[in-house]
Amino acid sequence: MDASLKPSLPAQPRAFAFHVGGRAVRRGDRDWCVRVSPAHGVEVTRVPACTAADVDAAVAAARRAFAQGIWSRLPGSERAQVLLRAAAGVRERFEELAYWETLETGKPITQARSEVLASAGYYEYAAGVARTLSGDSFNNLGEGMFGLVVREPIGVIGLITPWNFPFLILAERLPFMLAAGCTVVAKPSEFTSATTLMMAEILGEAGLPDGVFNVVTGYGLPVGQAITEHTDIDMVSFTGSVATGQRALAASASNIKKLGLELGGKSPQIVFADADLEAAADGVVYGICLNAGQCCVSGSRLVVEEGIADAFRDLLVDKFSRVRIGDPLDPATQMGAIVTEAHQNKILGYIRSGVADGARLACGGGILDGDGWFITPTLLEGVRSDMAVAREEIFGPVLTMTTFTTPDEAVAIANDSVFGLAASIWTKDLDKALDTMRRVQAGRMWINTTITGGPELPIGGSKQSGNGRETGVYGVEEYTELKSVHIALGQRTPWVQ
Ligand code: TXE
Repeated sequence: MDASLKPSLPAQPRAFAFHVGGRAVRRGDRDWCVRVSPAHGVEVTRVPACTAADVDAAVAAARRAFAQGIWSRLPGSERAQVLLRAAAGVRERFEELAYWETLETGKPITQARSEVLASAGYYEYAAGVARTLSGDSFNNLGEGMFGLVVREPIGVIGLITPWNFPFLILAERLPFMLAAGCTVVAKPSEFTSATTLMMAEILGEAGLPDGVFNVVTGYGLPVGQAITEHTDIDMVSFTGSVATGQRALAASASNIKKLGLELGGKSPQIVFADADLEAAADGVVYGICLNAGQCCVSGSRLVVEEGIADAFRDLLVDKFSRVRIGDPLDPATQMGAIVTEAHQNKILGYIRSGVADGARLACGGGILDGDGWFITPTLLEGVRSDMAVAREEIFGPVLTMTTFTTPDEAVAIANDSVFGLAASIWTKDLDKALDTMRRVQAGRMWINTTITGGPELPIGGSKQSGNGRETGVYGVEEYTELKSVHIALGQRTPWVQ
């Protein structure tokens, strides 16, 4: 369709089946998770509310497929072919994928389109790694010994994803698991399952053998919990809140499964006085308005040099007022809806708490009239690091502003957080940029830009933002187990005399 036209709402809600063993599973009598578009207030999709028994069936299918070796023992080149065909399938269906992604998440359609197209690139990249993944050899162990380090797929992986970037977060993980030769049981968020189920179809059409990718839909309890507790799952990749991540960590003790966690963030935007202030202000506004601030890496804490703070605030207030917020189906919209009414209320509560704690509301703090849940871009100035708004993840378009006078103080404020997911630095001084980069604790950093990336570089966090890394070559290695092999050469020296 013409990308400048506004698509309509669907004539009726779309009901999806879940996906086990290569089959779409439909049962007329089951409970549903009903999704109301957060921007329009009407039902758009429904997916089955699965049970722990459905998880058992999906895990059994994934285990069978893994044990049969129909995927894990294929040459990497054949796995790559399937991933490349899947990427082509994503590109062919990108308009449809973006449409349902927008309806379920409330994100602008233009943003959903670029996320879907970017996602195709992750499947293509992982296809390359499937062909180059290798182990190591040791020829330095003396004449009588040779060593090998062999990489093997970990096995069956549980993949639990959140609602903020359903298709992109899937793309940052699934193709890397598949490239390694693993089989997967995925559970998307109960709010945003459509595009994960569509991906199961696309992978099937691309030639992925039955049982390699399974999708069980439904709520965290019981479905997510059953996955994290399951004793026949070898690893879980979880993306979501710290609290649920902690539950996943406890549940993983059941069989000592490996756990990859990408949790929350409270990422600083450090702006030095010598920065290109127009560009920095534009980046800071983008970093908190993208996805209505509902990104794990949203730049939610502005840490700005005292001497330029007032001028920078004025730039931000002006730019915030010009962000186009509203119907995400309208291609002109830049910022869409908040995921649920409850989440909107939580964000508004944080804004009130910031003001009660002594911060000043420089702009925003409002909601839009009409259907759906929208919050206007909000700037709280005069924020101290001990306030809840500076410490806790708000996950909305709310930027806190704190000032510093020396680079040491900037680094101290940036690191004064339980999180360590991401950080941005704005300065024209390369020495200052690199020195600050080295001292700030974060898994992902940007210098004179923010929230950008691709499949090549690894992503993940430190401190309570999680552990493990996704994407890049590391992203495939994460889903492999190392096996070391000593091979004796020549005559054995007898032990038994
Ligand atoms: O997350 P949950 P929620 C943060 C953000 C947000 C807050 C709450 O601050 O406001 O978390 O969001 C599944 N065992 N992030 O409540 O509960 C759930 O069904 C296993 C940051 O939506 O963590 C969904 O599929 N799984 C984040 C997934 O976990 C369980 C993105 C995430 O949901 C479960 C989202 C259980 N017991 C929220 N309970 C980021 N890092 O990007 C729920 N789930």
